[in-house]
Amino acid sequence: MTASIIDGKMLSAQIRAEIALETAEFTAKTGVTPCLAAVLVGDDPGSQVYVRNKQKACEKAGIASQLHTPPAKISTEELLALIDRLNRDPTVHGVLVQLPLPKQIDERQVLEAVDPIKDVDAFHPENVGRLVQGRPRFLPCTPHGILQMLKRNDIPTAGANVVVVGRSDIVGKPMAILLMQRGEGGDATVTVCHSRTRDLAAVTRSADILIVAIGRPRFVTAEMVKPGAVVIDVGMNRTPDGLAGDVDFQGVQQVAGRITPVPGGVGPMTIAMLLHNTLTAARLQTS
Ligand code: BQF
Repeated sequence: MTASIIDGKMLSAQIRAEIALETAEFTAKTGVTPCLAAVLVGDDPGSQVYVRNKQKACEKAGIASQLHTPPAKISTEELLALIDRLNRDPTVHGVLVQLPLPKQIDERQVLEAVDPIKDVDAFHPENVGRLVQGRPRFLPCTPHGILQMLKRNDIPTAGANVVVVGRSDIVGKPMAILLMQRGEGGDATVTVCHSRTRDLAAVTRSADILIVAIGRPRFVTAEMVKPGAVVIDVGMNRTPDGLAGDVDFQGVQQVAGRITPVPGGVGPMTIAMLLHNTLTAARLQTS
């Protein structure tokens, strides 16, 4: 078997076009332009690229954006003051704090400071709690992007054995919760694997859908994949020979049924879902 590619770049362009239409309609009806404020602390080049991707995507969808770039040495208190100002600004609908933050900053305190109604990353504990209870306001961007990839490629989750490798708060944990939820995009039988999992390959080989988010370049190899499986690679690893996913694409492509590339897979979908959440935030804040 040689896997067909799930094209996240093309799909995200389609979704962004849909969002641009909805945004234009919303703005025509209300006179309000949705606005995303991004906070980028310090000058990490990777984070700069990600924030620029987000701002470019906003602009193309008719969503306004602001960029706030405090220096790396900012204190937690000063950063909280900036977030408070954005929370109180009625022209700002979404607030996003680019991660990772410098180590002197209390990340938990910062994410809790974002007004839950403006929390387009869905990292605030109120939004995490709502997600777990099955009454979400915003879905976290990367897991939501993956669900859209599955849905729009006619890959059903109901009854599927899905294995999630990685248990981060940003991808693995919310991904597993969404997949196990009752109803559309859910109803899967979900297994979560991590660094302490015994006989990982035996578990991953049971997956109809294998989702990998661990941050180790080319970690998942062909022997770990069931023939015909759908493989979703969330990895974004800078290596001496360029960008690599968490999946050994060359090898796994020979056994999988469908596979996402890196770049051009999950990454662009994450950005599209951020725009979706920003439009949702503007709707929630506009009578
Ligand atoms: C693509 C991210 C790790 C840690 C923090 C398009 C993005 C990436 C790739 C992007 C990511 C990864 C983002 C592609 C945002 C996804 O064409 O393949 C877009 O901008 N992402 C982030 O904000 O923080 C991260 C990965």
